[in-house]
Amino acid sequence: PFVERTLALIKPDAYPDKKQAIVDRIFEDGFSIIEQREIQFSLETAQEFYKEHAEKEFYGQLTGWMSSAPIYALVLEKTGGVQAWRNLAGPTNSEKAREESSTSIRALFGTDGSLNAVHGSDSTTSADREINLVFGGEVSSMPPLQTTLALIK
Ligand code: YYY
Ligand code: MG
Repeated sequence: PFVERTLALIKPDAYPDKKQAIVDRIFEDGFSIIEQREIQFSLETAQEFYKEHAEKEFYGQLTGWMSSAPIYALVLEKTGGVQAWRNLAGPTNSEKAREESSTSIRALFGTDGSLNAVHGSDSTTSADREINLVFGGEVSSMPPLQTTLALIK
C-alpha cells in the first residue's frame, strides 16, 4: 500500500451545510488535507470532469447540477487513499448507502442516486487527472517538469 492522493468534492446538496461534519470525518479517518478550496465549475469544466459518462442518460443532469452552485474541493492524502476515501464516501446511490450502513458520508448526507454529497476519484490515474483539472496543476502527485527543473537549479 502506497501513500496516495485523491480528489474529494463536496457537492451542492452537502455544501456548505455539511462541510464541517464531512471535514471532521476526513480527519477522524486519518487523512491529511493537502489543499482545499471553494470552486464553482463552469458547465464546460463539469463536462470535462465527467467525460467518462458523456454517453450516459444522466450526463446532462449531472453536469448541469455540478456547475449550478459552489462546491468544495479537497486533495486528500493517506496510505491507500483512493480506496479509503471511496470507502468512507460509501456507495454511489445514497439510498443504497443507507441500506448498507448508516456511517458512510453518502448514507449520512446524500440525497438519492444522483445527488450524493461527495465525489471521490476512482483510481490514482483519475485522481491525477481530476486534481490537475480542479487545482490547475498546482497540486499533483508529481510536480510539473518546470517546477522540478527550477528546484534542481
Ligand atoms: O464514482 P461515483 O461518483 O460513485 O459514481 P459514477 O458511476 O462515477 O457516477 C458519477 C455520478 O453520476 C454519481 O456520483 C452520481 C451520478 N449518477 C446518476 O445521477 N445516475 C446514475 N445512474 C449513476 C450516477
Ligand atoms: Mg466515478
